[in-house]
Amino acid sequence: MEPEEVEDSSAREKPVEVSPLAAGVLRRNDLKTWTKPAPSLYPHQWSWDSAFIALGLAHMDNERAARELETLFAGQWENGKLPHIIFNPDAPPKSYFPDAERWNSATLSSDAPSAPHTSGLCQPPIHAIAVLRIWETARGKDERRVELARSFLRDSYPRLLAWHLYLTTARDPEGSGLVTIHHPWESGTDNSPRWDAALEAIEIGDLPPYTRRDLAHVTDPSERPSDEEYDRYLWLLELLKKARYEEAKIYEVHPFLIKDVLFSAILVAANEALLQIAQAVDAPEDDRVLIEHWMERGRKSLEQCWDPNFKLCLDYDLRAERPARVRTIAGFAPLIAGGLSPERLKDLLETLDSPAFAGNPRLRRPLPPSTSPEEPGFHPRSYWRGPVWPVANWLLWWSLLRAGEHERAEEMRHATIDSLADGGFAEYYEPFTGEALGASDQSWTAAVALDFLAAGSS
Ligand code: 9WN
Repeated sequence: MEPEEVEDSSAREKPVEVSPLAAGVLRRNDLKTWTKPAPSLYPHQWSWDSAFIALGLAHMDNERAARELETLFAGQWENGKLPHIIFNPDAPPKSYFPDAERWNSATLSSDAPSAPHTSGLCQPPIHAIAVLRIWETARGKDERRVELARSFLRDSYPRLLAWHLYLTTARDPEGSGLVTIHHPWESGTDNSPRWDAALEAIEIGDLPPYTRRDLAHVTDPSERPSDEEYDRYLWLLELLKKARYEEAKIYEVHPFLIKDVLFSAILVAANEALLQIAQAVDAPEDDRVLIEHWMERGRKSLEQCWDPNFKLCLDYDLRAERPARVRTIAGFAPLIAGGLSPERLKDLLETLDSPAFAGNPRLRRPLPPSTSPEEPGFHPRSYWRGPVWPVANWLLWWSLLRAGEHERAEEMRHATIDSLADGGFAEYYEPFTGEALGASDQSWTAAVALDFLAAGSS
């Protein structure tokens, strides 16, 4: 499984050949039908990781890329939810916590599959974007490959539609156009200061004892969430279990209900992809009208979350009834959702280029830190509190391209490839030094590298 035609002129001049190294990471983390996000820290299948991984695999082996998502779809809940983790029964004991037993979803919810075991949460819906990429990379290749991709597209479409339907109904009972998350893990940006105020307001009750496993894999604890944060994560999990993962019940009683702008924007972009898939598989006209409606409503609602002072979009805490006033990469949500007015695009680019983000003079490279260095909650080494994440760069790069901002997109692509050539395929990077942090050999970092490089060779 070697990358095909994944070469980039800028990377070619570098002492390090990024493409074969990225392919090597994906190969080493490959468990045949799915890929571990990282060799030891993450021994199970994660939802949005697999979608990014499929994007990268599409350039190496189209069939294997499709298989990655098929494995994930096998864990889909009856109500359409794609779970955030599918547990690997062969993972070494005590390698990750919370484990399948702690989630206990198959026993508690009739919506959960009895096998494979899954978590009770979900993650941002990159999946339709990945499915479309698999189709795009297959087209123009040999007939067998095109046929396989076409049949994958047909099989995936109802899965994706059910998933988006779940998000636009169960996760948006108000019909607002914004997705409600129940846990910071659903955002994919776990310890971002976006969630600090909401988490602080939560009173922890009788929390069953637990042992963190993540710190056995990452040597510097300051790179991971704190113990206080973990207690809150685990307490929220207990509350979701108490509600038996029932959406209506959760809405009634859960203390953490947040309209997540990044998640919502990814859903709009994924709906754009789903619309193309609907066209390719000749889906009923009604479906297409519905998907277009979701896109339009999503974009409108993001506009309502706009903060004119920060020139960014803000999450909204339904319990506290106020926006989370903190500058993080999630604020670029409207750019990811697309369909912007020229004025809004200008505002967002200004913020992106400003010292609050990629224009900060202390940065090693012009890449946006996950949290603005101007925020009090910023920490350059701590996970989503400041480090640069290549997958976040990918999202912004892809969005810049869709917005017609080719020069800026190229700058981001080159700067990300350079950071990987220097630091390897880390989970995240210290923004001022470029030091590799978190897990090494992180699959989605390698996957986006392959997609970046493919874009350079096309
Ligand atoms: C909890 C796997 C996942 C990513 C998330 C990232 C981190 C898990 C953790 O790792 O979250 O889901 O244990 O910290 O925040 O975005 O999907 O790579």
